[in-house]
Amino acid sequence: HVAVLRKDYRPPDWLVPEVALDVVLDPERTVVRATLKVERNGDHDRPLRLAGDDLELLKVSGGEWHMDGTTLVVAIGGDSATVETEVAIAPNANSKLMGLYASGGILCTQCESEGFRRITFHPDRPDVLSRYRVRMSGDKGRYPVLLANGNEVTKGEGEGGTHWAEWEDPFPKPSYLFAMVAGDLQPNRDHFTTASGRKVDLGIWVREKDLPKTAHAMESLKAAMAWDEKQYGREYDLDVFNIVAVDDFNFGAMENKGLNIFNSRYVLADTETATDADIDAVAGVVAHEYFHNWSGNRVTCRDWFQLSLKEGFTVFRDQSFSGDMGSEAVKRIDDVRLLRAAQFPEDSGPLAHPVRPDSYMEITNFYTATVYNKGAELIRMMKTILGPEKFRAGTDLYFQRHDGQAVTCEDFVRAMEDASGIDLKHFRLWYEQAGTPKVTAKLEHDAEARTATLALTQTVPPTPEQPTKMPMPLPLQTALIGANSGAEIGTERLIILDKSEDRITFDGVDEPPLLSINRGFSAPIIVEAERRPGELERLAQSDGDPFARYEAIQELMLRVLIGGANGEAVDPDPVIAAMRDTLTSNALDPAFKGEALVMPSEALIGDRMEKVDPDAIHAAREGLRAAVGRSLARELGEAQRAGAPGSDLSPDAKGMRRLKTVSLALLAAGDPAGTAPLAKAQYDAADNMTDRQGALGILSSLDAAERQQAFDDFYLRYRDDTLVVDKWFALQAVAQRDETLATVRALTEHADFTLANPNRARSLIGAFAGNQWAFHRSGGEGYAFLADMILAIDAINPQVAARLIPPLGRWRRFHEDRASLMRGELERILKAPGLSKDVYEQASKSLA
Ligand code: HT7
Ligand code: ZN
Repeated sequence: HVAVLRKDYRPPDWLVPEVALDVVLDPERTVVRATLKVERNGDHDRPLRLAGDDLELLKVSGGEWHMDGTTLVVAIGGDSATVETEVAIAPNANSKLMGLYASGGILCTQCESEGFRRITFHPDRPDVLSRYRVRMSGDKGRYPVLLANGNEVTKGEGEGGTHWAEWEDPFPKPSYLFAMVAGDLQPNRDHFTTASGRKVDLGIWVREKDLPKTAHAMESLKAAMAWDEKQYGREYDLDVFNIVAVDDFNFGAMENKGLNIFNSRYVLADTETATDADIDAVAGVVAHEYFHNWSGNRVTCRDWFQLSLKEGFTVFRDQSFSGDMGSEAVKRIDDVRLLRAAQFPEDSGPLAHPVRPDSYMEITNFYTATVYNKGAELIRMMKTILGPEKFRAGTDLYFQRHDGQAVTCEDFVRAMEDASGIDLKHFRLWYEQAGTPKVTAKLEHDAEARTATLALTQTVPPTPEQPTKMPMPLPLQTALIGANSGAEIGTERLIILDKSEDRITFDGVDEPPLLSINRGFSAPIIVEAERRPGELERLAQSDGDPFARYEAIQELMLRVLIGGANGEAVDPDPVIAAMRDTLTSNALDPAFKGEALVMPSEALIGDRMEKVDPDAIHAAREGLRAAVGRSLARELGEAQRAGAPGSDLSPDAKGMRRLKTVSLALLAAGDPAGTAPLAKAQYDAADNMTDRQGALGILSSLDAAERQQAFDDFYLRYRDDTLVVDKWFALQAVAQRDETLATVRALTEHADFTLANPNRARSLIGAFAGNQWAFHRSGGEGYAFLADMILAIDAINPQVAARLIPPLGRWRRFHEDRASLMRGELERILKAPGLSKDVYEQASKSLA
């Protein structure tokens, strides 16, 4: 398997200004006739090379041709030509879910990154932009709805119960944004009037039974359209915007021009079957895909190394949208939790790569937390450095300058610089260097001089292929807080630490100061601040920045948890006191309380240890949770009894529900047997999925009769709802029990289980691999089980299989007994015959 290198980029030899497709739909054998207008790009005599994958070639015309592997090579005499090809493809046999495939009888496409070549021969690279016209025909009974990008231009009836439709997209686009859908779908129709007064018809297309679950996605779509106009000056550009939901999908959703295709879990939601978190995720993903219309579609990527150009920016945009729609502080806490859970481990492991990678074997392995979430942090940092007005001037210039083009991350940064007059030369290192920078901070007070001096250092750790690093510019929002008064001393300062070491002086510091640093998580880094006794406790009570306050509480917990896991005698009282203060505070809202009272995950505790000891971490965390549960039983009981009607989706109501379940979990830790009936009561009384799933999640780790009763009831209630059955599988896989692996293994035999559906496979196998204690039970049975599953899934869907490798790739973080077992499984995977490029890349890099 050869690597593609960023430095080897060359502009395309041939452009394709127009594509016409004639698709005769048949689930067993679809025939695709393509007419490509091609134009020589530059002065050269190279032939036209068209990529293909899994195509049965039927005809070619337009020049002398031959096959070079799977590439169709056509010799063309002049500077332009019309090339026609005819191929057959087999949607029903397409288990990779790339190209044209079948999902529950619906035919749909997924072309990003390189799926268009599975539909027809084409250059299939993002810097080749074409105008598309598509004719689709097929059986009218089976496929009453025929959709594609752009506008429907004509349609009609054919022979033998068939019909056809032609769609035309006026905007030139790269092939990865091509889409078509055929199926028995019903629309939820609405409309949106843009700022300039144009009416846009909106449609969310689903199976008839799912229509009642589309209202929230529609409201989210309209809110996103209005938000993008207000915050970024971006109007929608076509007369139609369609969304289709399918059950089989490798990712969350896809931003195809005018025809977004979604994993149904990010469209279908009501309070009976979806939790508040699910409902928020629907809004976030609907907004994300919609925002791509400008950040991705109108301005697209020159090559796949530039993926973060559209993904980092669009994640930043969807995060800001969600913050504006609910609680900004809670959204930031959630986003940082995700970054630490998914991106930090990636950045410190064998698969670490820069936000703009330098090489890949299989590009779909690079749809990562680094490209997406760290990429979003880069945009956030630029906004912090420029300030909101200059940042907006920068995005305006970027969209105006590059509309209709395929560009690079460098072009984005240059637009920011040109619009703001601020030099970002040094900032570009953030795109080049992998690894999470580490900062140490020490604050000293000179009472006589009334000054405080902050001594800072930064290091950027080595990562694969990058042994040494330059210091990066780190924007650190910083404030000093009076230890006695609890008030901020002076105003918050933005410190840009761009050297290995620096010292910053603060004046007018009359009382001993507390250090509040990296407020709002202004830089995606690890900060190790030297703290005096009692400092974190005071910050936990008085820091005016909600994120920093949350951090102080978490840091207090982490100290006890890490100490405990390392076998030290630790005092839980400061944690209990801080949690009591938080729980009973009148100044804090329930949503914040709900976040702040969740203890750092076992994985996060492991990340902070020299070597991960899963059993010791589990014991320490359960021990602290039990101590808190017992000490705060009265306060927790009150919070658990409060709650909010399931239909109320206000931030406060969501916060109360979150706090309800977080409190129940701590109560259960303190008194498992005594709390099981209460958990069952919450389960039974629930009028919404947040309370019901919350209670079931707690019961899942309890050895009580109520556990099985609740799981049986849940299955019977929701067995016809695929998305809820996914929850049923996942909740059993995350259980903290000795039997978890045995249960998961047994569930692979369940009649509703299949490895072919990505959501279902992830709900059981992915959830189990993320259950640190269960997955790493000594003996390595969990590793062998995961490796077996990876190999089985690889034969069906390599993309899904490859995404399950990272838990095994973390072997260096464990003691040798576990590490050697994990390596052994990676080696076994690599030896398997017929391994995909996707899994090969991840497994071989994980062993290097
Ligand atoms: N841009 C989309 C990426 C995507 C994808 C990538 C590889 C394989 C399947 C895929 N489905 C969607 C998702 C996004 O909006 O970020
Ligand atoms: Zn995206």
